[in-house]
Amino acid sequence: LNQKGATLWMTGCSGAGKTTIATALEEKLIKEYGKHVYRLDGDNIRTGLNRDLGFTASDRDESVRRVGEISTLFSDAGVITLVGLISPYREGRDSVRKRHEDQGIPFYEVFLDVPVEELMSRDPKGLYEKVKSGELKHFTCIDDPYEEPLHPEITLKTRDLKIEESVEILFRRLREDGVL
Ligand code: GGZ
Repeated sequence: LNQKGATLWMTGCSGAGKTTIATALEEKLIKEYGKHVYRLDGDNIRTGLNRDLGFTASDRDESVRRVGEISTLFSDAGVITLVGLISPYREGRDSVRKRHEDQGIPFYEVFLDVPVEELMSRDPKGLYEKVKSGELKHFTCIDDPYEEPLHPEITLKTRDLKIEESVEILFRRLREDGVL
């Protein structure tokens, strides 16, 4: 396989753009460059691999651990692995980084940094509205913790960036580092 694998791990609050950006980058890498790419996304993985997990701190940790192990395997096999998971805890994300580093697999923690007011005004799924009305509780970044990355490899302030601009930043970085 003439391709080096890597994991791009997108972390951030609900509605920050993890799925949108990962999907757009996936499409670009596949359609324009014929790359072998795989996307692992919290909301779809929760119906399968993680169907036994909820939103307690320990369940979220376990979810991050599992997806971390899978992304290590995929990337080790030469796939460009795009992960979109809130992954609210620093320690869990750092463990995943370490698993990659120990095996010499490129790992990028990509922090989607968006002010909460912006997320509330976007609210594409009406989830923040449900939090406001009290229908939904323990929602990350509102009444459940989100520990911002201290040293993310890449930060995307998606309030100020078009989707294509975010995709371009990620794409260029993979290029510069010889992943692509
Ligand atoms: C955060 C929640 C919650 C709570 C349901 N807190 O934007 P979405 O809707 O489509 O994606 C979110 C998804 C969170 O899944 P993750 O696996 O990425 O989270 S974590 O890494 O923290 O395990 C959101 C929805 O599920 N959702 N309840 N309480 N997000």
